[in-house]
Amino acid sequence: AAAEEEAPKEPEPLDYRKVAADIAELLDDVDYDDGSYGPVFVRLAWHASGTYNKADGTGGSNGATMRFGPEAGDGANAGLDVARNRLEPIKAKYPQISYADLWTLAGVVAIKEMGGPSIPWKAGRTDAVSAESCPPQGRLPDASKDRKHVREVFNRMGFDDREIVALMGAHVLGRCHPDRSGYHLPWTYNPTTFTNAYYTLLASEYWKKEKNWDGPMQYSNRKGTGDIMMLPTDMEMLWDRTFKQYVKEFANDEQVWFDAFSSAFKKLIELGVQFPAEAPDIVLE
Ligand code: CCH
Repeated sequence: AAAEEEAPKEPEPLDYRKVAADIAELLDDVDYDDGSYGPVFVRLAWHASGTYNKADGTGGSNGATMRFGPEAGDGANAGLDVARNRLEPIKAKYPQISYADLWTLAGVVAIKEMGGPSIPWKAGRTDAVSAESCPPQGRLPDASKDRKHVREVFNRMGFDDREIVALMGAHVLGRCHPDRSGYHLPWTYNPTTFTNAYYTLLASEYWKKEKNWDGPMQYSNRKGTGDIMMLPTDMEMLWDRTFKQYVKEFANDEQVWFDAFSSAFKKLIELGVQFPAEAPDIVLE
């Protein structure tokens, strides 16, 4: 009996629903310019995952390599320290969770809390121990480029055209920050509510190169003097015949988009991850 008592205890399994509830508490903050950390949490989950290369299995959310200089310092990740720092108290409260699980869970929680689908999420990512695991810089998409670049980047991860357009609808959320990407303005009028407004606005507004703007070339509505924007890569969703077909599909039926987005986002945050065989999908209510 004594030997039994001394046997090392298995750590209590983490209650990820409790972690998720605590993350939800961190979203709203009147002192943060954007009112909610939701959009930047979604961008963190995406950028942590979007480095994946299916050809050699490098990159992806596993490893949480954005903690290290080479990836944190990639220009594409400017401003994501805001999201990572905001999540530190959660890591301190639940040291068992890996950063890789925490960042992806935060994205899923944010989407759900902002009115989006409840995307099934599972635990099992581990954290890399050194910067040597960082993927090379430059794997994330460049907003100034064209459809060829967008397809190259997303095909490298393993996404097809419909998934690309479905994922892009996340730009319903948040905005561009001149001190992060150089661009400015939000894409929609309710940037903390997850709706299909990205597609409806893309398809219905009059987009033109923005005037009176000395930042990188971007588009805005009302003939270029508007209050919402599109990046050059967003405009490709409208200009490419195949992409446009999906823009229309998602503009016409929000539920169809929610389903397509949910599958594509789940795939994104699981790219390259070897989950334990018994890891269950957790669906937040
Ligand atoms: Fe994005 N995105 N994104 N994006 N993105 C930016 C902001 C957000 C591109 C460029 C930019 C996805 C795809 C692309 C979000 C989610 C997703 C910004 C402004 C640029 C630039 C950053 C800033 O200044 O703060 C390009 C290029 C592509 C593809 O070609 C995908 C996929 C997703 C998620 C599924 C979210 C959310 C934001 C708002 C962040 C915030 O802080 O408000």
